[in-house]
Amino acid sequence: MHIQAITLFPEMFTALTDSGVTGRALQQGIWQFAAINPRQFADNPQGYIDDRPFGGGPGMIMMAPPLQAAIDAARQSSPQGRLIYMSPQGKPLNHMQAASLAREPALIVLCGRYEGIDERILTSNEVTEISIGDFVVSGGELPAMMLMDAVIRLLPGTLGDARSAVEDSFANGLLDCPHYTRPVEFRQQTVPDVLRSGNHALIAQWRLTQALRRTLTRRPDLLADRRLTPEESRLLQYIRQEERDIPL
Ligand code: 4HQ
Repeated sequence: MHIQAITLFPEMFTALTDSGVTGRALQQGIWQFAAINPRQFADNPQGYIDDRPFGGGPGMIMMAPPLQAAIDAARQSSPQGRLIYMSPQGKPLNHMQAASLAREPALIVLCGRYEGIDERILTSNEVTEISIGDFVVSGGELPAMMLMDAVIRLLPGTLGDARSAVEDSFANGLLDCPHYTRPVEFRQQTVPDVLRSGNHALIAQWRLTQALRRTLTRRPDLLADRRLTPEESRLLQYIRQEERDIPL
């Protein structure tokens, strides 16, 4: 997958290109990266790409012409690339959307700074606006990197064990179950016996019950918009009964 970021801070993306799972995947050729700095398309020798908002008010707005030039340059290398703008006005990012973006051949991620970008960029291009949550950060770069990381780890070959992506939180629409490793005892807390039983059917059932229990207590909204399998319904009934006997 070819990913281009339109950003005033290309160096920030080394967090993704130089480290961890995403860095290794880049070296393996699973994805390619290029940053485009809209400053190179400024119409003035000082390199200004922002200006004061019409109508007044605080802060600066990124001007349309250099941003459009950057988008056009990105389209030269990826004509089929989907253009994404990171912003709190977008649809909140979720696992399903990350999985669907992972099937795109190319992405162009536009990162805003200051108070945002001239609206005419959004109305004169086909843009998918995506939010990483209901809070404000100083620029679109960190949101873009979160989106990119979520997408890249779903690309075939990125994760060592193909099962890790499948068994993650949200891959099945539920929160993850608890995990344990050695030592068996830590601060007087021992690893649940079932996980050391070697009974894989029982372990799978325990993990699903834990995932359902956590989802029910922490994120009931996730259960509301998800269909349950017969086994999940049965386990959920058991959890709800238990909850009546001993409140969670
Ligand atoms: N911003 N999800 C303002 C965000 C944001 C978010 C990005 C701040 C764009 C101009 N982006 N700039 N939340 O807070 O994606």
